[in-house]
Amino acid sequence: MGGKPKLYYFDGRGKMEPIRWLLAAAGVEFDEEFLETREQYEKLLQDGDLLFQQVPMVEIDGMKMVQSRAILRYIAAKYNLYGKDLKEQALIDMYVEGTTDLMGLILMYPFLSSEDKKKQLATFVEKATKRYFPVYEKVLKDHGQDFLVGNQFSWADIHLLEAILMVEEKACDTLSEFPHLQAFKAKISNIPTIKKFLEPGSQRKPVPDDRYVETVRRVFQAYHDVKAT
Ligand SMILES: N[C@@H](CCC(=O)N[C@@H](CS)C(=O)NCC(=O)O)C(=O)O
Repeated sequence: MGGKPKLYYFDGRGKMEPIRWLLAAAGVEFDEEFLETREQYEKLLQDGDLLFQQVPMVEIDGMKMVQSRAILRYIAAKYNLYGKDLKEQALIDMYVEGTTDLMGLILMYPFLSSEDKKKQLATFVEKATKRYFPVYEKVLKDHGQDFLVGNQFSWADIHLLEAILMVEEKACDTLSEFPHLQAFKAKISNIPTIKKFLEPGSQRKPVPDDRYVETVRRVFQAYHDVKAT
């Protein structure tokens, strides 16, 4: 059962990055195997390690887990980041699904043409500031607590901070109209495990670059155009 979790994915953000964030926030060390070649991916397929032929895959507690949401829920529950009862879990799920939808708008961004990139970026920033951030701002304002759910640090807080930083990378002044989110960002960024993850040299991945895009295309080349992020 013991041992560090091992993460199988590209050396980039994509669908693995929220899992890295969650493990890091929980203070859990993890190992990573980066997919660089088609052969590595085929070996995982041949060994029957990828239930739906997809990554992310995480080896944890004797399981080979796939499906990023299932992996995230397992880690959140295991490390007490998933609320104290079913209602808190439901709220955490709702908030996390919201931030997942928001971040989903930027997931395919590196793979788009420059014209589509412009459009997608505008949609992303518009949705962040008009649809998603106002919701979290209001939640924090209404209950007056530091954390989104149950006055306790949870997966929802970690996911929201990841989303905020992603939006700020694209449009740095997006929080200017959201004072509670500004305070939230400062507070959550200062939690020791998160602070460490935000420092250079951590396992947090940078904004996807051309090399990342090429690697993903190379690994999935034979079967897919680019059904990946
Ligand atoms: N629902 C899955 C989707 C996983 C997924 O789309 N993975 C991509 C890489 S990010 C992949 O493996 N694509 C290859 C394929 O779908 O055949 C999850 O959330 O883990």
